Amino acid sequence: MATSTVGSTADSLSKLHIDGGDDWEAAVPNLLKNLPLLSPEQVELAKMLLEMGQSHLFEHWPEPGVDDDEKRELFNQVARLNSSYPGGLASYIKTARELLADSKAGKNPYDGFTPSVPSGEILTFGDDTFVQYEDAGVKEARKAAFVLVAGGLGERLGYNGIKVALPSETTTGTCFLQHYIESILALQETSCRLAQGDGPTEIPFAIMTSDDTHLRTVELLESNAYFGMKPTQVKLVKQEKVACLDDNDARLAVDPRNKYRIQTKPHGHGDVHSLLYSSGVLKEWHDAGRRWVLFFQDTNGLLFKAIPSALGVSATKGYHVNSLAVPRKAKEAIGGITKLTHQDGRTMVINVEYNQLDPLLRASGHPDGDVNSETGYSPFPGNINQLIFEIGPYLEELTKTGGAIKEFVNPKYKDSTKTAFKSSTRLECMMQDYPKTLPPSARVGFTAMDAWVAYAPVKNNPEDAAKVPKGNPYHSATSGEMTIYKANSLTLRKAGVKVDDPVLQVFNGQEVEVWPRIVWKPKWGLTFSDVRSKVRGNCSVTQRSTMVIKAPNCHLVDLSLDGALIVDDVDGTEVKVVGPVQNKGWTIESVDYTDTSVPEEVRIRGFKINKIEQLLKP
Ligand code: UGB
Repeated sequence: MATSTVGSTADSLSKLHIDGGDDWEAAVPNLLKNLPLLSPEQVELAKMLLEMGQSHLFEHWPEPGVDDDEKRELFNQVARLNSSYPGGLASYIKTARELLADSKAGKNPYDGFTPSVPSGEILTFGDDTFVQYEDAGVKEARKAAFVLVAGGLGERLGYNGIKVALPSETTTGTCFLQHYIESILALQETSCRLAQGDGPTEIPFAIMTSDDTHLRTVELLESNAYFGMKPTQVKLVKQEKVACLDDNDARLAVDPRNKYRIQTKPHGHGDVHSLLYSSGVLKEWHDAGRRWVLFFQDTNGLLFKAIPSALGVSATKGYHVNSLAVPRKAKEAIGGITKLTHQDGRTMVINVEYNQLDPLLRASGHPDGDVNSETGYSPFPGNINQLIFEIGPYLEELTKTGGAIKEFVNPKYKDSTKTAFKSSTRLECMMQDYPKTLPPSARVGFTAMDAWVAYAPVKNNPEDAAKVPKGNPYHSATSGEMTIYKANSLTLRKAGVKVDDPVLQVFNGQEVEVWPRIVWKPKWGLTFSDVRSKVRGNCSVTQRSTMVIKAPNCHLVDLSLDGALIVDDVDGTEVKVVGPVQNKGWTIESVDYTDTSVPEEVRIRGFKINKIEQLLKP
């Protein structure tokens, strides 16, 4: 490490070659005294920081000899932040100042654009059209690649673990990552069987992690043998974090845990595009003859119920971009799929994020802003960030843009003066903003279906969930699990099974429908046709019942279930469950999320399952 031999402050200043040396002597005396500790590259970084108005980072620096390693470590961090952001930290700070000024001024990012409801495919679960799209999608699946964005901290949820390790439901305790991998493997197996071995046989799976989630994601995969997937089939790409900003002048935030570090946070799920491009993964998939890239998020236990039909729509309609959507309640924390038409004639179909929809509507002739229509829902389909891109046009576009996505800033202000932040903010980018740079000729559409089929997100901690506007979904671990039971119950009903109505119960202050706890492995019921083909005669399930089907070749024949039935998979052997099954079953017991004697992943749901009695098959 080059230590400078030059002594005096004046020399240091000259080393900095900064205009108005004198001011600096006053402004950053502490830095100047410590300059001899720094390498020439670090001095250059110091210069850039001073020129970008970041002298506050050095205010508290002690004399040389104290914390010198920490001082150098700050510059190592600055070097990383500078190299991992296109254009470096100076460009990051410059862009931040512009966006923060716009945000403070309440500038409408869609100025000149008029919103309207776009056209797309609206599917009804289980009808013939839905089944046809499902079949088409399953055939296409072998030419797909899946991308899970899982770099988010989950600040709203407040769960200490990584979100993909959370059980999507506690009847089997299957975590989200396990469910996603088993669903991809079930799609792979069926799609390749239908293709009689022609073409790709393994569906690749990429996971975007961040410093907050990477190691624990690797640990979860390795300690569970990748949940049955070949390790070579899984690719992890890690997004870098960006610097946090303390105020409207984009002053970099000092890490509250260490005054020699800049606080950082993930840059948003939009990083996935530049990472897939810069890592070469996308080109690899393209050259391997893959046609589709499917993006999804970390805590939606129902998404694979919707993916086959949506992929079928993409293939049938030839969409370059296809967003899954569900009916959205006004003020619900999901974006609205919107067609924007500019005065100059430009149009685009994009997601307008939930914090931007209301100001856009108020600014374009909708004085009430983001409100429900007579349907009881917002007229704009709700974006659930399950995106399907056709790989050819996608790679072509990324070759032009490098995957850079337009950024935004969403500071949480202390008050309406917008002069101070509640907590530090950062520039973010969203994966669903990709279509913003596409030419008007691009085929951009959406596939909408009922929320009970496709959307059971787990985002909010129990306290915040209990506060959502009445009638709006809780987006909590409680509603996430209960919606899975509802979806499976309604799917069986659609297949002809008499499933009792739910009962209403309150857990952690949230009133939810409690349907029978029905869960099956993707290999048993990947599509509606699969489920329908494995149910025969008069089947019925009472509300207090639990049914778990793990065996792919399990058939229910005249089953009347009142209790708990567990059908295990024994080497794929066929299992037939016939006639009445009755026992004490599994019960649900309330627990409070403040009761720390209960494991966190259970108490955030507000209930635990007691396994009293069950019938095990085969
Ligand atoms: N994520 C990352 O991988 N990296 C990051 O830096 C940040 C997040 P949130 P959000 O589900 O219905 C999105 O925080 O961003 C991952 C859409 O924008 O759960 O508030 C993270 O791990 C919104 O339109 O959601 O809202 C997670 O998997 C709507 O679709 C994913 O990105 C909403 O999701 C989403 O992060 C939704």
